[in-house]
Amino acid sequence: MNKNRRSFVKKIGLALVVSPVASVLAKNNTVRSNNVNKPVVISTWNHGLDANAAAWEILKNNGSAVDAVEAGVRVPESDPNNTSVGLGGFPDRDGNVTLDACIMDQHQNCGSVAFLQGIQNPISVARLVMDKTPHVMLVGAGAKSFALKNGFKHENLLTDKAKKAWQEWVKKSKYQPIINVENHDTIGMLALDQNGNLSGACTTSGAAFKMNGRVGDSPIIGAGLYVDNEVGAATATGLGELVMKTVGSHLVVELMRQGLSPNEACKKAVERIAEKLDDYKKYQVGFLALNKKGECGSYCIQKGFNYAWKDEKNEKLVDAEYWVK
Ligand code: SD4
Repeated sequence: MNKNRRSFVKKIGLALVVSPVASVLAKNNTVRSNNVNKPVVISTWNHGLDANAAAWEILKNNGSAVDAVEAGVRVPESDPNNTSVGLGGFPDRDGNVTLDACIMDQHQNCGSVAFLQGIQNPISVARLVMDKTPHVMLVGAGAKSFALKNGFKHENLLTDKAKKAWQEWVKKSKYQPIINVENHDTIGMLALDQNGNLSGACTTSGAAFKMNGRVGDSPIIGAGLYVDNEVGAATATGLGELVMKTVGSHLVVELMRQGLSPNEACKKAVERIAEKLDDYKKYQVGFLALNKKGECGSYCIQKGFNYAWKDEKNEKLVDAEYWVK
């Protein structure tokens, strides 16, 4: 996103127009409303702005949340300058770009691919697993051959930029996730459409310079993404191992089921990580949640996680609250 667009978007965010009827912007940026705020789409990190714009094209025309999230996350997947999603993603230690993605709709249907190589838009392969197979998840060579049989094209996803970064890394070969720097570009997107249905998508090239064969939270239903159309949806970003150990996104949705706001639910899920996992302070995890009323919230371990929010009135980036002060 260029600078002009970013400052334009920031201005819109500041000049937030609130519906005169029922919405109030609470301190934590959650929309509190008696009415349902729809359609709405939210997604992780700065690149969520452009992804949301693509999703909005579908939502504003009465399209479905599941179509919106698929179209939305394809934007960073196809961006060669984005080094943690799809084309241009940083490779593993051996120089292979391996991709993880999943999608979930309002009927509890889900599709997922993991350790997929050579396919630019893994989210669309995950969608096809959901729509066309009796399974939820395909991995590695099986996922690749399924994609090729269904018309996806093989391409080299290792860009010169990513290759150079990997060659630099190989000199020291030290695996050390860097908070908000190395691991920060997974896109998780949640949407509520005009019919009041929720869906979500999550896609990543995973932790940079991971071990070959490593799969993170992003394609794991319940960890990187979870949707329950009666309650809400949640997604995660950051170091997947922490999210997997606590089944984070499912936890956030279950906490919303118990009556917590999206913000409170995300905070509790981060608290769970802090209670259970000794070394959590070394890492970043951010949760993002959207409930059935179209209220959104987020929370993360470390300062620095943000998300992009788009609805009728807003197009802006929101900084998440954080645990380690
Ligand atoms: C993973 N959760 O593979 C992903 C990485 C990530 O922001 O979210 N980066 O662990």
